[in-house]
Amino acid sequence: MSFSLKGKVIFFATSNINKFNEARKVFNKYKIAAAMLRVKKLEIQSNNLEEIAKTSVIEAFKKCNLPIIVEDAGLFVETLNDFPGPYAAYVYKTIGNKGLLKLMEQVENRKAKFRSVIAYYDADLEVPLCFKGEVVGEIIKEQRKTKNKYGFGFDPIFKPIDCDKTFAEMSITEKNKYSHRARALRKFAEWYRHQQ
Ligand code: ITT
Repeated sequence: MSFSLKGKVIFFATSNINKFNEARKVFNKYKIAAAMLRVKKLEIQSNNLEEIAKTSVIEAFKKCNLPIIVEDAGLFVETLNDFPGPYAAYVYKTIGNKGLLKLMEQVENRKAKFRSVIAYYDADLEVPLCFKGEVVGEIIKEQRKTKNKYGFGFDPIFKPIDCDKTFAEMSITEKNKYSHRARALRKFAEWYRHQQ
């Protein structure tokens, strides 16, 4: 790259403002400026978050030629054999939290994980780099959210292990202490801030 944005500015290709707001708070701590890019990106169908993220980041890079990340996240429910996994966005749009809770009526084992993969790419790389984060928790029996707090997607039904609040009862700063996304973002930021 001729003039270097690397290490100082990052472009996040996403259509999800909530994801971006969580990321911005993490990047602030590392003095990395973040910009949201709403580029349309191809999302391949795959069981593998890493594959999806890597394909998307290359697509996104082709459109802007900037140091860029994408994130792909999934929810893996143990008793449902890891459903919905990488299809979380589709399942959320179709059956939503109510539908997922219905599938889990009478189920004792509530264990679930969120996983996040951040893929980074720039003109100096041959292949994208991936950074991963995970949070273990449970799907509670009824949705819980607090007015004026934050939360999107499955946040009202997911509670990290050893925590008495759901993600939807937390502020962004609190959620970032536990979340899959913040864990992956911190790994990325630790690496990225030393790049130039
Ligand atoms: P992109 O444009 O970045 O792809 P997206 O919302 O489609 O945004 P994903 O493909 O990663 O993102 O979809 C994952 C879905 O899983 C997302 O739409 C939510 O419904 C759910 N999800 C992911 N992370 C979550 C979180 O931190 N809290 C609650 N739900 C989450």
